[in-house]
Amino acid sequence: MKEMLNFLKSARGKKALILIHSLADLDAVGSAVALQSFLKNSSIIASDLPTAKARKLLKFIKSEVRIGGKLSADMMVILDTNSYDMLGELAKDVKNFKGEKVVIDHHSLHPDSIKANHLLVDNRYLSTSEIIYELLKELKCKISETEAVCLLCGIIDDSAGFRNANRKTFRNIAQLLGKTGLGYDDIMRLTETNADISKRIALLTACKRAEVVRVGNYLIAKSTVGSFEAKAAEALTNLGADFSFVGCNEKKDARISARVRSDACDELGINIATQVMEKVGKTLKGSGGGHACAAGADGPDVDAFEDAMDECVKITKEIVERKTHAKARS
Ligand SMILES: [Mn+2]
Repeated sequence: MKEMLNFLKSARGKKALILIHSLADLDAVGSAVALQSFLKNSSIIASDLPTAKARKLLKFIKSEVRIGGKLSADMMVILDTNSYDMLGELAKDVKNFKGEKVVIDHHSLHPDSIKANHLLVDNRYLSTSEIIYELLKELKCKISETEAVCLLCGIIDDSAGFRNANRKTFRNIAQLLGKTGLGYDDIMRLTETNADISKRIALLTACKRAEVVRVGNYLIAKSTVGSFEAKAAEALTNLGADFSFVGCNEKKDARISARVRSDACDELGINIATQVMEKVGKTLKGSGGGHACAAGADGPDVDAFEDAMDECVKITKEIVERKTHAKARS
């Protein structure tokens, strides 16, 4: 933090580019706009169009982000990512950029992280916006209403419903709300967009087609959609399934997305990636993997799709039965 503060003080007048990641979200755009208030001689650039939510914020504050183009400046500040993979088409130009490179981010350090002259990567923060806010406070930079709104949107959107928020997050939010005439409900509305209609159709289709198996107090759901299988699996767990498997069978490729409610994951000590989806991936003559509570499998054997879907439920059912019996005995 200290090193970054000293650097930013020395860099204030420099010609700077503020670079945000591909498919920039509210945190990326919000932190970039706020930082721009300190780095006056700067422009914000991304490799592609920000997300719909972020575009809504940009429209509200009547600002925009430059898409692509030449990277010419004395320095570059990369926000909300420390990985080249997230920079889209600009990754190569960033590698070759001759000026000073700065990275400010709240994600864990990527094994192939961006080589920067100044790096502030701290995954204890829930958002880059919060890091930027604390830097601006230390720099005694006056935060306008627009910047406060941007930082609020970034912090709120990245906090996943404040599930992992700490005392400092709430303090920062209260301070920022004090700088705008908008209420918390107005800010919340700014951070919400109605999902794309094809996505909403996919989620509702997943609900309509869902088949549910009950094992003791656990519910296993399976369903199929034409697209958005990961979002659909997430939706089914949000609705009450402990385990959800949503498949999408296309001409040359079958995919299945799996989600486990995190409580069920902890209670049963289950890893859906290694215990279920890796096997299912083989059934599809492809591969499977992911995390304990969120995983997927895909492969080219589209004729094995139905079997693979049944296998997801069958293996999960066996694991749940085994674990709950073991629990009952102990
Ligand atoms: Mn972020």
